[in-house]
Amino acid sequence: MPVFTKAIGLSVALIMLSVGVANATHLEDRSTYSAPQAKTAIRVDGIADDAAWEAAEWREIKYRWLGPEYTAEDFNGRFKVVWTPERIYLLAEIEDDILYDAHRDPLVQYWDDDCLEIFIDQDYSGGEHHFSHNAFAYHMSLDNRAIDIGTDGEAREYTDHTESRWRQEGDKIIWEVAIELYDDSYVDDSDENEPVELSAGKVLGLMVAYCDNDGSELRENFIGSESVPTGPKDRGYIDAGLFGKVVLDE
Ligand SMILES: [Ca+2]
Ligand SMILES: [Ca+2]
Ligand SMILES: [Ca+2]
Ligand SMILES: [Ca+2]
Repeated sequence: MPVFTKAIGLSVALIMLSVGVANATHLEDRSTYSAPQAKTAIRVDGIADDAAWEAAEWREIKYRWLGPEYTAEDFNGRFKVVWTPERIYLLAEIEDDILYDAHRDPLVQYWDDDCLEIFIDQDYSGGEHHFSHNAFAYHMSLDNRAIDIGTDGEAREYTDHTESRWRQEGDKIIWEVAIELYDDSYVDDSDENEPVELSAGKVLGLMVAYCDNDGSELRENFIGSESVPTGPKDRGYIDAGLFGKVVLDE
């Protein structure tokens, strides 16, 4: 074989290897979302009339991870994202025919009550985050608390990372959440944790889902914003490799 052909063959193999390694952190076909910077302030009040929302695109919450087929009255949802140097802001528009909060203790079976689940991996590293803060899976409850699993394996509140308000408007829930992002050096119960400062060009991992229960013992549906073609579809609380890519735009 001529030397140049070998060289081409080797570089093709190296390119394939590097593509393989790059993909290994995430499932294939993750979505990409360009989040505009908010040029004007957003009031987190469950009213989506803030001018900053107008620049952001909607993204559907449409992949059925758990439960049977459902109607548009049963669940329909979408969200958009903007950012400031201090926080990201998420606006979700949810249709859900019955709002259900059976477990009044926010730390008990929080995923079996209606909740908006926001998965964030601030450096888009992917990887496992079950009992670490490589990523967070904030379960936003109907009483505006944020619950995830701590490094001790126990459910705990991270409500102080967030500001959350929702309101009903016609047949929709308008839900606004502001979230500070923390990196994997975050220590539970420490006063020293500092949120990451955000700037244009930064890439985050993000995925949004809704746990819909309309009166059953366990949640009836779990619907998310990313496809999960292989493996357990509900493993976003463990595996940040499912998350989509958000690019912070100017
Ligand atoms: Ca608002
Ligand atoms: Ca429903
Ligand atoms: Ca990470
Ligand atoms: Ca419901």
